[in-house]
Amino acid sequence: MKFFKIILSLFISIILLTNCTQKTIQKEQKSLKKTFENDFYIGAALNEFQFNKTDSVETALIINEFNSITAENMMKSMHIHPQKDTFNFKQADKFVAFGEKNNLFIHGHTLIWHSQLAPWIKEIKDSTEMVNFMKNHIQTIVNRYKGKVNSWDVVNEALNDDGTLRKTVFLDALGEDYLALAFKLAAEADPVAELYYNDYSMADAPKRKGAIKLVKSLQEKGVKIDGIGMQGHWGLNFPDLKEIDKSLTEYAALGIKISITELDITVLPNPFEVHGADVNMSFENNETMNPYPNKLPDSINNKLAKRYEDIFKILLKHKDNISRITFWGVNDGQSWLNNWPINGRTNYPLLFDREFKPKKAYKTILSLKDGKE
Ligand code: 9MR
Repeated sequence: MKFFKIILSLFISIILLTNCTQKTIQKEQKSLKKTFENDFYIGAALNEFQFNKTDSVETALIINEFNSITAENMMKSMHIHPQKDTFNFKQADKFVAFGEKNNLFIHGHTLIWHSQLAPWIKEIKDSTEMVNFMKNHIQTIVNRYKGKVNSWDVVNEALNDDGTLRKTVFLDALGEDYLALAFKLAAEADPVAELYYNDYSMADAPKRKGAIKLVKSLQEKGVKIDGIGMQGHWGLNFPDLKEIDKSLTEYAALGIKISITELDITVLPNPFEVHGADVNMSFENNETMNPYPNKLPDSINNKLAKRYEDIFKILLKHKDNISRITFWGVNDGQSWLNNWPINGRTNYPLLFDREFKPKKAYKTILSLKDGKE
C-alpha cells in the first residue's frame, strides 16, 4: 500500500510539474499580438501565396503574431472586377475565409483606387456610367463580405503630395463628389464595417493639410467616415518623428480613428529622394543602389531596430486613437520594396527576415512593453 502511495504521489508531482513548465513556456512565449493586445490590432498584408498555404511555418507565424490581415492585392479592381460584367472573387474569398477561420480582424483594400485599375474602368468618361460603375463595384464587393470584412479602405491615394486632389478617372468624370459617393455607397452596403480614407506620405505637412480638408468636407456633408489610414512606407531618416507625432494629434482631433496601414521601413539608398509609394515610378538598378545583396550589416540592422523603436514609442503614446498597425508583408523577401522604386534589389524593411526569424527590431518593439500591463 505504502509503495502505491509513493508511486501515486510521484505521478501527481510529475503532472503538476509538467503543467507548471507548460504555463511558464506559454507565458514566456511573446508575440506581437499578445504584447499589444490592449493597445491596437497588429496586422500583416497577405498575398495569395500566403493564405493558400496550409500548415507551413509561415501560416503558424501569421496566426501566432498577428490578429489582423489586409488584402495586399486581390481586392484591387484589376483582379476582382476585370471586366464590366465579370467579378473574380476566387482569391478574395480564400483570403476572407483564412481570416474567419483564424479569428482575425479583416481589412479590405481597396474599393476606389486610380492605380491597378481594370483596363475597362480607365475608359469610363461619362458621369452616369461612372456612377453606375461605382454602385455596382462597391455594392457587390461590400455586400459579399458583409459581416466578414471588418473595415475597408474606401478610397485610396486620392491626394497629390501638395494636398490637392489627384487627377484620376473618378475626378475627371464626377468631380470631387466621387469621394462622398464612394463612402455613402460603402456605408449603405454595410453600415457596420469601418470606413477609411487611406494614403501615403500622410505625415508630410502639405498632404496632411489636404487629408484633413478631405475628411472635414465628408463630415460636413454628413457622410460616414470612421478613420484615416497612414500607409507608413517610411525610411530610416524620413519622415521626421515630430511630423508623425503631429499628424497623429491632428488626425485624432477630427474625431476619427487612425490606422497605420502599410508599415515598412526601407533601408536602401533612395534615388532622387523619392518618398511615398507611387507605384508608377522606377529607376535603374546598380551596385550603389543595392548595397546589401547578401546580408543586412549589423550596423543597419541596429539602425532599423532603433527607428522601429522610435516610431512605436510615438504610436504607443497615441494608442487611444490608433485602431490598428499593419505591416506591409510578413518577411523581408516578400516585400514590394525589393522591386520599388528599383527592380530586383534586396531590401530589409520588415520585422522578420527571409527565413521568418524575428529581427532585432521585433525584439526591440516587444521590449517597449516590458514590465507594463
Ligand atoms: O504591395 C503591393 C504590390 O504587390 C503591388 O504590385 C502594387 C501594385 O498593385 O501594390 C502594392 O501595394 C500598394 C498598396 O496597394 C497601396 N499603397 C502602396 C502599396 C505599395 O505600392
